[in-house]
Amino acid sequence: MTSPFHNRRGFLKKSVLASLTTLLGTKIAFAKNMPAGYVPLILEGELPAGKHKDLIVLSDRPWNVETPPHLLDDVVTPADKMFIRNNGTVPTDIDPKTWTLTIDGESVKATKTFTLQELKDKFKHHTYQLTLECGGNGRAGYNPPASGNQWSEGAVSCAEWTGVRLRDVLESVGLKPNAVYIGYYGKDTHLSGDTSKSPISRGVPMRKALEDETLLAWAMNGRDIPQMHGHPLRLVVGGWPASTSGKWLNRISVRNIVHDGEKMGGDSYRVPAYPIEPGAKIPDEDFKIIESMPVKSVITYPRTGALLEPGQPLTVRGHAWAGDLAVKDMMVSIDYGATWQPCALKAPKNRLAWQQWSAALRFPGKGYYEIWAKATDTKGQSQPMVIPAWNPKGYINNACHRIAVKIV
Ligand SMILES: Nc1nc2c(c(=O)[nH]1)N[C@H]1C(S)=C(S)[C@@H](COP(=O)(O)O)O[C@H]1N2
Ligand SMILES: [Mo]
Repeated sequence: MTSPFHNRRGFLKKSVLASLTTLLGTKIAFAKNMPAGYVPLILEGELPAGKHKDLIVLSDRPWNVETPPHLLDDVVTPADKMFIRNNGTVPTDIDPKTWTLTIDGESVKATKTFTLQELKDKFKHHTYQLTLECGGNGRAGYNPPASGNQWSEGAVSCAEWTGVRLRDVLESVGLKPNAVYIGYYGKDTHLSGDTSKSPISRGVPMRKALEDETLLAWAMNGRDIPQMHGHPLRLVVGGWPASTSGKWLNRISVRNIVHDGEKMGGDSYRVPAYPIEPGAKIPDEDFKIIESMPVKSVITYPRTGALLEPGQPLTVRGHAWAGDLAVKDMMVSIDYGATWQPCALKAPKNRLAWQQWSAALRFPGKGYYEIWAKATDTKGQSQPMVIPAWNPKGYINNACHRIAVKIV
């Protein structure tokens, strides 16, 4: 892992030393003796500003930060508990007053640029609660292991986003009948520092781009979007891999082909079109782009490892979601799937929002138990008990979430 604190020779950057001096209120004695690559204890495990201290840093360059399941307990994910998945360097010196969004591409009648204020003034505002799950959530479960951040359960969020419909904006610009796909561009920069390269530029087909819930959002949970999550403007596409929700958005291209931006091809966000043997290689044309995310659920209470007393009632709870679909049914098991108990399941706040479930459990006696949770979508598709189809980059692992509890 490379560090944002060190210069190319591995020594602490002057700027880092200066800000540490301010933070500590004193200078760092013997700073010049610090070994190359050394991270002072005061910086260890450092999280970006405003994040809950128990989030897990998978990488700090770029920032990739996971939320442990028990911190996902809120119905609406607050900013401090929202996972971070960056592919490049977060843009700084952003001025919402001068920020613009350009709509261009082969399939617009004419290129048009809006200021943020124009977007706010010209189009109707909408608020939706939208589930954003990273395509790589659950990657840690695959074997042979897939390269990339080893997400466990927590690369998912469901915040409330406010903005205008992408559809309304595209309609005002005017589309040609040959429009196939939209592709986004953000203002973050490539880790290499090469400004001609974009760290990520993905998109969705027109049918998803034109849905009611696909937003150009400037607010999250009623406030400006936090810097890490795309301030001042973000494309928000609920139910699809969160990589389609472009942060720091300043351009959308309406394409007459499937968008060919960074991370649209190869094995990025693509999976084999048919099941393959773990570790097998298949030709490029046999991959398909991940679209709607599969049905999944998470147990947010209790946290794994909880200790209970005999006879103590336990109400487990969590969320469930199913990409473009809704969750129809939620079950839990305390006997390794031999029997299942139905849960109370709430309707989503709106389409593409996760749903809350709960169940009162009774344990037969002392011992070690596992609680397994399984959701079923409106098409009858359930979460697998074991790891689903292996794929080279370890995407869309929707295996049942399991936690351990002890009755002592
Ligand atoms: N501009 C830009 N948008 C981006 C990314 C990025 O690196 N740059 N990462 C994508 C990926 S892979 C995911 S999973 C989500 C993560 O959103 P979050 O960090 O707000 O939780 O943002 C997506 N949008
Ligand atoms: Mo992602």
